[in-house]
Amino acid sequence: MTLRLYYHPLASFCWKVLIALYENAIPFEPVLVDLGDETSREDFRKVWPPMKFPVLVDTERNATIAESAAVIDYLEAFAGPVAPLVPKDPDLAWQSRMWDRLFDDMLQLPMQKIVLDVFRPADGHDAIGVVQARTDIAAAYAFMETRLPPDGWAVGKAFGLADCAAAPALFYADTVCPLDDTTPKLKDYLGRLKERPSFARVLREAEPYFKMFPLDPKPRI
Ligand SMILES: N[C@@H](CCC(=O)N[C@@H](CS)C(=O)NCC(=O)O)C(=O)O
Repeated sequence: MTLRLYYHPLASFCWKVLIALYENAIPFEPVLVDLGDETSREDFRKVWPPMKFPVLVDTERNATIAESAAVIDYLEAFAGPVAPLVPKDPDLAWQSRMWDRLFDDMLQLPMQKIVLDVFRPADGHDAIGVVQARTDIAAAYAFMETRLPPDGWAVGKAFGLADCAAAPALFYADTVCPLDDTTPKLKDYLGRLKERPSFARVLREAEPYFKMFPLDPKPRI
């Protein structure tokens, strides 16, 4: 199996897939997509016209897979993971899928809204949308604090898909809307995620790019 991953080291959705690859020591060729570089942009457009990453290309099977959770599904099915990330137990499986969506929808999307607003022209900022995004993240923190377990991983006993989604979502949400003493379980969970070797490696590799983050404070490990 020959895998190529189109990604950027700062891109939060790419982190989900990097964590899955590192968890299972799956070999792949990383292709850094620089959307600010014309050649890199056009090369990526040829691979995936919607221009959203991560995108995995399996050259042997002639498959191009987008959407972070679908990429993880593909790795589960075809890359022979030693530590499967999507539980076989049906109840743990639906809970993993549910938490994958919740971390993406309730944290990543409002976090992206706050960050991307910086790139809008001076007369085009969406101040109301940004305030709403901060309110949504605060509500997500309060909800997750009551629903997540006090220790271990998000679903069941094993590290899995939900944790791949939680790591970038919580890390970047905490950067733009810091967790505080009202959410001790979430703070501890983020601490455990940062210590997980797969995510620690993702963070180490992203650290040189943190200065490119468009808001202050910059992300910190
Ligand atoms: N639902 C997609 C989201 C992908 C996504 O939003 N990727 C961002 C990077 S984290 C992106 O491609 N941004 C570039 C752009 O929108 O131009 C997934 O789970 O992979």
